[in-house]
This record gives sequence, C-alpha cells and structure tokens, in this order.
Amino acid sequence: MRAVIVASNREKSPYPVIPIGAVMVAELCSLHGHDIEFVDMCFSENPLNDLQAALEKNPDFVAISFRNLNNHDGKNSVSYIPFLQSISTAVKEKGIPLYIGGSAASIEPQAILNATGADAVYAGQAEGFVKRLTGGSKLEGVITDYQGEPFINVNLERWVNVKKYLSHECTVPIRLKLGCSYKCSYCTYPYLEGKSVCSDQLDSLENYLRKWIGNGVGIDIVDSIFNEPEEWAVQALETLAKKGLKGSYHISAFSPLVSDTRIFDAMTKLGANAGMIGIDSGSDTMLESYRKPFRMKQVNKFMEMRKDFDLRFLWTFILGGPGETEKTLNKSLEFIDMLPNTDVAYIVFGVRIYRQTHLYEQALRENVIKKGESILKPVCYFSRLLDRNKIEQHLSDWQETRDNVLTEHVANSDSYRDLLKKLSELGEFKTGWENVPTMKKLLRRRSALGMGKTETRTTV
Ligand code: B12
Ligand code: SF4
Repeated sequence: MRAVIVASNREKSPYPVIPIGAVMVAELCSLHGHDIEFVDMCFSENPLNDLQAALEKNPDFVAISFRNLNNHDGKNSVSYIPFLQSISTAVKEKGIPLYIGGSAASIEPQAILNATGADAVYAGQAEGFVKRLTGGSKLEGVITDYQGEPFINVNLERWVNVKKYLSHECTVPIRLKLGCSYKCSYCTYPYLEGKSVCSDQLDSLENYLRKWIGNGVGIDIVDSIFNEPEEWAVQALETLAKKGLKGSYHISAFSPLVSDTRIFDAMTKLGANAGMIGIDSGSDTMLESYRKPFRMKQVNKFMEMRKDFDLRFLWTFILGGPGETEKTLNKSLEFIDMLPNTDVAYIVFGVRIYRQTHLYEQALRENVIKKGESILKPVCYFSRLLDRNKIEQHLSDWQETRDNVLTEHVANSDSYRDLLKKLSELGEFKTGWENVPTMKKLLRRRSALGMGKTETRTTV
C-alpha cells in the first residue's frame, strides 16, 4: 500500500524534538512493504502545502503522528488541536482513510476521533498498529493496544532532516523500556506505554547507537522512568559500556529513588552524566499529595550520594497542586536554591488534568471540571489555598534573579523562542537545558536593550 505519514509536531520549545514515534511507524511500515512518503512538518514554511503535494499522489491512507496536546503552560496554554483539525480536514476532503496515533492521541483517543473525523485513532505503540494494518484488520474507531517493542533500529536520516534538529540539540533519542510502575496522581505515562517492558534486545540497537556516537552526537534515553527497575537500569548501562558504546548520554527521566551508588558508577562509566529528575516538589506534604513514590528523605539521600560523581541534573517542579500552600511552595524554592551550580530547575505552575488519573477524580469532586467536560482544551488544577495571581508574580520575580531557573512562562515566551532560533542559526551554540544560565543572561541583556520582553504567544 502507498501511505503518507505525517509528523505533525511543530513545537520548538524547549527545542525541536526528532519525531521518533512517527519515524518508527514509517520504518516498520516500510519493512512490511508499504511505500511511504514522510511529511515532517516541524520546520516547514507551509505544512499544509507540503501535505497537499503528498496527497496528490493518491495514497491508500494517511497516518498522522500527534505528539503534544498542548504546551503545558498553566498560564498561557496553547492547544495544538486546531492545527491537527486543519490537517485532518485536508485529508478527509480527499476521501482518503485517516489514522491518528502518537502520545497525544493515546491520551485522549475518543475526543480526538470526535474532533477530527479520523477513521481510527490508535492508542499504543507503532508495532501493534503496523501488525494490524498488515494483517488486514479494519481500522476503525478507537483502538487501544499496547503491543510493541520500546525501540527498533531506525534509519533516522531516511525520514527527517537530522542535521536541522541537531543544530538545536545535538542528541538523538532512544527508548530502552516502556511504562512506569508508579502511579503519581496526575501522570499519564502508565496509560501511554502500558505495562513495564524492558528491552532485552540491546544488541539490535547497537548499530543505531554506534553510528550516532561515532558522529559525535549525544544519545537521549527518553524512558520514563529510566531507573525503575533499578537493577535492570544498572545492567543496561553496564551492557552498553561493555559493548564499547561509551558516549555522551542524557537520561530523560531519572528517579531519585536509588538504593546505592552503583547506578551512578554505571552512568559515569558510560558517559551518561546528565539527566532530568521530576521530583515535582521539595515538600513532603506535596509529594504525598502527588502520590510520588519517594519523600524528601530519599531525595536528600540521593543528593548525598551524587556528591562524589560528575553528574548534572535538570530538576522539574510542578507547583500549585492539591494542598499546595505558600509554605509548601517555598520549600520547593528553598530546595532549588540549594542545588549545586551544575544543576538547573524547570518550574511549571498548575497541574494539567488528564482523564484516567487520580487528579482527574479529585478535580471532579472539587468541581474544578465537570463530568463529560472535554479536556482537549487544556485544564489545570491550581490549589485553592493559594492566591494564583500573587504566586505567579512571586515566581516571575523570583526567577528573574536566578540564572539556573527556567519557568514554563519564560520558556514559552516569544522572546525565549526567538533567542532559541537565533542561537541555533549560529550553529555552534546548543540550546539544551545545560545552557539555560547563559540563555537567561542573554535574555536579560536583550531585554535591557529593548530587544524583547517575555511576552507570550497565542498561536502555534
Ligand atoms: C522524553 C520526553 C520529552 C523530552 C524530549 C526529548 C527528545 N529527545 O525527544 C523533552 C523534555 C524535551 C520533552 C518536551 C516536551 N514534552 Co515531552 N515527553 C517525553 C516522553 C517522556 C517520551 C517521548 C518519547 O520520545 N517517547 C518515545 C517515542 C518512540 O514514543 P512516541 O513518540 O509516543 O511514539 C510511539 C507511539 O506513540 C506510537 N506512535 C507515534 N506516532 C504514531 C502515529 C501513528 C499513526 C500510530 C498508529 C502510532 C504512533 O508509536 C511510537 C513508537 O512505538 C513523553 C511521555 C511518554 N511516556 O511518552 C512526554 C510527552 C510526549 N511530552 C509531552 C509534552 C506536553 C511536552 C512539552 C510540550 C512540554 C514542555 N513544555 O516541556 C515539550 C514539547 C517539546 C517539543 N518540541 O515538542 C506530553 C505530550 C502529551 C500532552 N500531554 O500534551 C507527554 C506525553 C508527557 C505528558 N505530560 O503526558 N518531552
Ligand atoms: S514516576 Fe514519573 S513516569 Fe512514573 S508515574 Fe510518576 S510521574 Fe509518571
């Protein structure tokens, strides 16, 4: 069959991400003998024109990969649904069967089916979808099916302009495991990836890793959460090191629940010395509220153990959830102020509510949302124990004086995006989180010179 696969994500903050999910679908379809045209909309000047050109060739079906529902900004939410609708309409007008998948589609499949008129919305991994397609099953309505490998050996350059992505962030993604066995109150991950599956096929990923490491490109392990189970994670790192696959690895994301320093040893030996940690709060009250699997005691133990290693972390915080008060919020800010200068903090204010989560039930009970209300329009939970405007102002002032802190509001502002774009054009400067302090300094200088305030955009 002839097919068009569309990578529809155009988001550029915190940096443009290689559409690895769409690439896996394309690679698998191609392996099964389908003739694939890949439309990557990320950097396109006119994405709808690109799509129209591909549709002229009369494909048998179009499959859209839909990654993000919104920009996760509690203050200035931007939804990507209108853009998805516009590309879906272009396909439906031609009468071509339309399938939609990807992480955003997996979170709200029924609502996306209703909003787009797609023939099918598929919640799950690429492998299951391609098996169904090739097996001749009729693809209709919402299909939920988590079958699939964490990763397959893909030829990225066949499908996307890798150089363009690397000019922003010099890493390529890989996923070594699926799923997370924890159940944090707001988190969609257990529903996105199904039950935990750890890769036992590191051999088959060797070529992919060797090629990119050989080209001086970093590897981003995009597992959520990588070091759960801890024993498996240590072994995976050791296996990669034994295979001679040392390089510059980044781990998105890491849990502070570590029993000893073996994981740090294994990380250091492989070159995996940077990662993201989502502790969400520096207060035990809030960790309990979010149903996190650890408390500050474990976080402090983690901080003690990491001291002897050359490791850098991006700490992510979600402030303003159920039960948050000024006192608990300040504990997070105090924790951030104690971070070593190798580390950076990313702060989100307001917790995005998704169906299937504990937070959703709580929000229903507290009348934050109504039963049956669409959550495609971003809805966030803000603690009623806080004065929202006052806290927003406080966070805005607080981050101004801290170069190692990035708030979602600044990250999504036009001036930050403009800076990201300009720096990536210079070629030499990478815009990943490790450079947040430099970016903040540049932002301040540009603002002083009248070259842009942290105003926020309203469209994609
Ligand atoms: C790692 C990660 C990041 C990293 C990316 C690093 C990198 N190098 O790529 C960083 C931190 C930069 C990041 C940023 C953001 N992220 Co993020 N991220 C993730 C995470 C943990 C993994 C994504 C990933 O690459 N998975 C591996 C690939 C292979 O899986 P996949 O894309 O889902 O594709 C599979 C299936 O979905 C399916 N599939 C994909 N396309 C299609 C198409 C069809 C037709 C079919 C049938 C199937 C199919 O098959 C694929 C292979 O099995 C997910 C959560 C998760 N567990 O999925 C969140 C997630 C994707 N992120 C999310 C969001 C919101 C964002 C941000 C907007 C937030 C922010 N402001 O920081 C930005 C946007 C960045 C951008 N430019 O788009 C949301 C998106 C959904 C939503 N809630 O809107 C997720 C789901 C987390 C969540 N909160 O629920 N992210
Ligand atoms: S540990 Fe992370 S990925 Fe797992 S449920 Fe909690 S927030 Fe989600």
